[in-house]
Amino acid sequence: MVEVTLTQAQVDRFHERGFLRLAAITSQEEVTRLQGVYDGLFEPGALVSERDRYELAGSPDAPPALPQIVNPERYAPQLLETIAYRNATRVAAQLLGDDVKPGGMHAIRKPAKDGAATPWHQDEAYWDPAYEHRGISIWIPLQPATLENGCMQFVPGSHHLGVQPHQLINADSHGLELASLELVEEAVACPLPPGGATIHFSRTVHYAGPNTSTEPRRALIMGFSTPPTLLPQPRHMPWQRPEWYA
Ligand SMILES: O=C(O)CCC(=O)C(=O)O
Repeated sequence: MVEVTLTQAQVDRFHERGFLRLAAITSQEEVTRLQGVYDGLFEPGALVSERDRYELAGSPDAPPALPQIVNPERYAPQLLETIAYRNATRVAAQLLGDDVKPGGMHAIRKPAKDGAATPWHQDEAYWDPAYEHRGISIWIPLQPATLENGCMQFVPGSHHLGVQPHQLINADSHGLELASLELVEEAVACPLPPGGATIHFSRTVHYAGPNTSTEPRRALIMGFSTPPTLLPQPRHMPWQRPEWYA
């Protein structure tokens, strides 16, 4: 049984740098079990609503390059009955406080050899501009995460910035990218063993490279946040599409 509680030094480091790396958030047995559940969700016949499937980078006519399923726990509720989720919930309360709420999971499975990079972005660039947000993501690879298959990379301290200008990756995609790459020179890559985790704030600038390996790169991502508060004026985020909040 892997039980994770952060030390005060880890909590402080997270608040200072905007991300944290954990060598283990679950057991290897659970990783093996989750791989099967996860891959099943991406099978062509899987009963996942079209509403919860997105291609982040490619176009509808090309093979998927960055397929994502949002709310995978709707289709595989056993994802909530895991060591990983129990630990993630405990860690989220340590980092965000007792009013933290689960914000849903998502799954990004980069195909072997042709998996696209997840461009530099801040998660908050996708979120409702009418609110002030405070959220984190806990990113868990279900195989080793390496530079070759697209481990996470972060810009230290970037969570102290506001939401930066973003743009759509291309006209057909749902994915966003930073409009300028000036910030990313200081980035830190975080390779991980299977069942490790990185944690980042919703404003931390991050990226994951392409998958050039011969295996799919699976990442299960668990979101947590405190209740958002209404801003006096919505933020200006002209890259968002009106239908995102329809
Ligand atoms: O898994 C990836 O490729 C990127 C994940 C990501 O951007 C996130 O968890 O916020």
